[in-house]
Amino acid sequence: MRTQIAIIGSGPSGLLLGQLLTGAGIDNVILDRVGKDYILGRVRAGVLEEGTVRLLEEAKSAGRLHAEGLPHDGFSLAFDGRDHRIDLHGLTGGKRVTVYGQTEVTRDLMVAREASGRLTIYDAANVTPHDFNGAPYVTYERDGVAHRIDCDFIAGCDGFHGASRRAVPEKAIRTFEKVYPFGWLGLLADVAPVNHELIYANHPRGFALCSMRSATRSRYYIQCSLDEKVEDWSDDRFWDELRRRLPAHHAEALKTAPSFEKSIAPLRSFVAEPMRFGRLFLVGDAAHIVPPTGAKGLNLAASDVHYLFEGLSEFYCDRSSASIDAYSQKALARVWKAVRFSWWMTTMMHRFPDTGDFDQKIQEAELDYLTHSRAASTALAENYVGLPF
Ligand code: RFL
Ligand code: PHB
Repeated sequence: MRTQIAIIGSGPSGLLLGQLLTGAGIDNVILDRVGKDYILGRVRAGVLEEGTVRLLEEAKSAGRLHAEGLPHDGFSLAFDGRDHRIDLHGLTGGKRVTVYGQTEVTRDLMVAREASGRLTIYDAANVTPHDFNGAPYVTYERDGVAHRIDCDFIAGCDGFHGASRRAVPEKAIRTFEKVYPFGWLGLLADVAPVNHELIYANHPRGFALCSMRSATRSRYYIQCSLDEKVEDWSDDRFWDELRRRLPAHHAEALKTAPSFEKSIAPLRSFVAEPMRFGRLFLVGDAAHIVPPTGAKGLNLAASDVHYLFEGLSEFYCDRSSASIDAYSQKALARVWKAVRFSWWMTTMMHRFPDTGDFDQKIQEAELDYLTHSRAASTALAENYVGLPF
């Protein structure tokens, strides 16, 4: 088989890139090592920047997002028993974010892909990119039979644990990593959210986040130690711990219901440089990971897709490789700013096991400054709604 772009990974990066390419008349095949239901079962991001929404519109996959997504003009930073609202809309000259789950983004993109009739190969084993400095191709196995797809370019959209980054010789790649000494225990329940906006809470017992998927579905997280086991967290234990970390008026208003998803995610910052190796491009989580505190992971995946799509369409339509040559540099400039922002927000909002009295005072001073200085609040808001791309 032959295609123009072989896309490895059918997560949001791969599907979004596929839709944009299809819209521009560029042939592509998507491969994933798991099936559709498994992908749709992963509960992840919830906050979309305007740039991400714009790309989903361009990919003709934003109908339901506009009907069901929740526009948010601000969020709350809770500490010292009180709420401090960050007015995203007012501080950024009219920008906002949209709360709409990654699961739904993925579902919408899958529906659009099916309607386009383009090929997606699920349950493909041993997907491997080859010869990306010459004539690239991808091999895989399905039902025990070996296959090969020849292509012009390979887009590695296969997440942090994927095959694309691993196919790059060690001497050609440089990685940067920071692992945080805690995780997030997340819970999903069909119950009205405690607040109409998100609450990021800094508390002596640890960080907590109140988020949502809709007016009737809540997503809550609490900071936990890395050796915690989900089985040890009954719903009651989770709700009690969450209440303790919220200001009293929210704790009293919190409504509970049986959870239908509970999981622990470790937190890490990771960047691989460069993001292009000949005719292989790394996109999204395959190239970088951020802790979820700033809600940046999915949005960074979207900006990578934008830069790569721009490069590939220029290559095919204008016969110019200038934009694909600039892909890695352009994407990484934005990636590092989001890595910095997510690291900063994580550091400011969590209790670290080795936090001493001095560090504690610095954290308190920073939160006080942030919520009382318009300049500092504006810097937070500008990054939260997403830097331009
Ligand atoms: P994905 O979603 O991991 O998709 C990769 C796909 O590649 C497939 N794959 C392979 N296919 C073939 N061969 C192989 N060897 C393969 N290995 C893997 C996988 O099956 C999968 O289908 O990467 P992608 O597309 O780059 O998307 C990135 C986002 O998923 C990620 O950045 C976000 O979920 C991060 N994130 C958040 N981002 C935000 O922008 N806003 C948020 O509010 C937000 N909250 C979060 C988050 C991530 C979280 N977790 C669990 C890590 C909250 C959490 C808790
Ligand atoms: C979520 O709703 O899952 C979510 C929201 C904001 C974050 C991280 C996760 O910063």
